[in-house]
Amino acid sequence: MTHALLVIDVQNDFCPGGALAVAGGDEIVSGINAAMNDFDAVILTQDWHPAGHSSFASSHDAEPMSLTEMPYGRQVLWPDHCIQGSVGANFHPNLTVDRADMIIRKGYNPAIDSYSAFFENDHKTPTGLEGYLRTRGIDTLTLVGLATDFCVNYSAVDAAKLGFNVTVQMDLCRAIDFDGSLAAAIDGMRAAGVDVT
Ligand code: VGL
Ligand code: ZN
Repeated sequence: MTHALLVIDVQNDFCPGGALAVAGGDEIVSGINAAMNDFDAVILTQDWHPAGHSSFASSHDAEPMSLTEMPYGRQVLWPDHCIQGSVGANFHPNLTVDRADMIIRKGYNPAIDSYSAFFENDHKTPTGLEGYLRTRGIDTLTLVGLATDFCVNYSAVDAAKLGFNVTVQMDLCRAIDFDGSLAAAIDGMRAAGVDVT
């Protein structure tokens, strides 16, 4: 067994004071740093949108947190966040970035959001992470980070569908919890075979 820690989107914009702040998002940083020593590999993801991204409410003259239909399905419209090269897109300053073997960016396609670290929201376009993990012989993943109900959830479900052994360590995650999204995410992850602990 080769076991990787997959750290999802621990970026300034998802922490208190950020553009899409997740309550308590900064509380998990020191625990994630400590956990890094227990794994064979550490991989970080980074939400990385061009300005004017199609997932931004501002690109549709809409209210943040409203819903729209995209060619690939329903999409929450978010406040502008994690714009490429911005301070908000940087990792939290206390995250031990130097320990990472790999940093994978996602959400760079202007027309498609990408919650999952494996596929864009069309559920078809790969990010390349699957190939990276398989060529390194990594078969087991523990996911931590932000946000439990969006990027952690989508990444965990895709990883389980791809055949990886997947655990989500909830004490090192924090949720947006928008309109019942956390309860739905926990049910969906368990149904996909993810160990939510
Ligand atoms: C995320 C909403 C928009 C996340 C990213 O990291 O969970 N959520 N972009
Ligand atoms: Zn995003």
